[in-house]
Amino acid sequence: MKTNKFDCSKLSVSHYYITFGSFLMLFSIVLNPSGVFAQKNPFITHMYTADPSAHVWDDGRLYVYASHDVDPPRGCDLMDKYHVFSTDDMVNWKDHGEILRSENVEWGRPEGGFMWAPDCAFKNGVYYFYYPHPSGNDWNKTWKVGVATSKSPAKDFKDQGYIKGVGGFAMIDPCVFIDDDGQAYFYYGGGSKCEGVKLKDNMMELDGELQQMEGLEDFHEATWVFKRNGIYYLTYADNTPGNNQLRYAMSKNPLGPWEYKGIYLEPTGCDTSHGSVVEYNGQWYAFYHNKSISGQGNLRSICVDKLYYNEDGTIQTVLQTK
Ligand code: FUB
Repeated sequence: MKTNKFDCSKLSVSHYYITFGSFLMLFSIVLNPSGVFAQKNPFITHMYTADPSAHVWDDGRLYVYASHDVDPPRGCDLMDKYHVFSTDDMVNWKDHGEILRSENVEWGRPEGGFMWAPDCAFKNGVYYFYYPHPSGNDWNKTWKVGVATSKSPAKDFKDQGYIKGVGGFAMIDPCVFIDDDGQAYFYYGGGSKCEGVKLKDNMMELDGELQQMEGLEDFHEATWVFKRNGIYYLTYADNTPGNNQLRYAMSKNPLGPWEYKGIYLEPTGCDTSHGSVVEYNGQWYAFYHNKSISGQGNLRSICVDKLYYNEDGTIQTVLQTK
């Protein structure tokens, strides 16, 4: 009997592959008109994350150390529980889980919270996790910078106490940069003051006096230092009320003086801005946070976009994608 029914079994193998291939192509074009399957922003969506510090370690993966906004927020007071995320393709991200919370910090303020923007460094087989945390009830006057260490990049961190000789009013957001010769530098700051100093080999003690970083314009917080083609870059958040921008300066010396160069990331809609810059597999990236999931400036989500330089080494404004 003649039938008009569509019979799958009559399809040839090549027909099947052509049909399947067309579906895949259509699917990728819908996701991204350029035809390349791209990552989406924010790239972490199952929890609120802020203050991304990005590093590429020896295992070839890119790791992001982030702070965690707590819902409902109370300013940034309740922030706690740092998570680490990693990728090897900038598309698929693994959440390694929580590495530290305020309860684990013996010297910290009794009420907890205030686990603000961290950073991580690697030296002689040890990962050093630096985080700002108040040591007393009067939180903004009692900041210290804690250090937790581990042999692994994303687990088993144990608090080792705080760095002696740093801290006090509004002094937050540690950043540790290791130069090509192995010398480590510590930077941090807030409330218009940015300071830097060499670190001893043990990565927990200052090697000298803290120096004011000269030449920055409208410095607020969020120091990040990196090096490209022999030139040092210091990026930071400015004071634009309720809508900070990320600015940067360049220098031939890791401790300055710095030459101010301009804004490289426009406001992201959050009450604060915070970023890091890193090269991965030959491409430079700017990490930052925005409020696109929550619509609230204190419930932030980490994002990443490509970053490009001009021929003279200055940074082009980063295009914030969705
Ligand atoms: O996330 C808490 C604080 O807000 C950070 O330490 C600052 O950089 C700002 O992002």
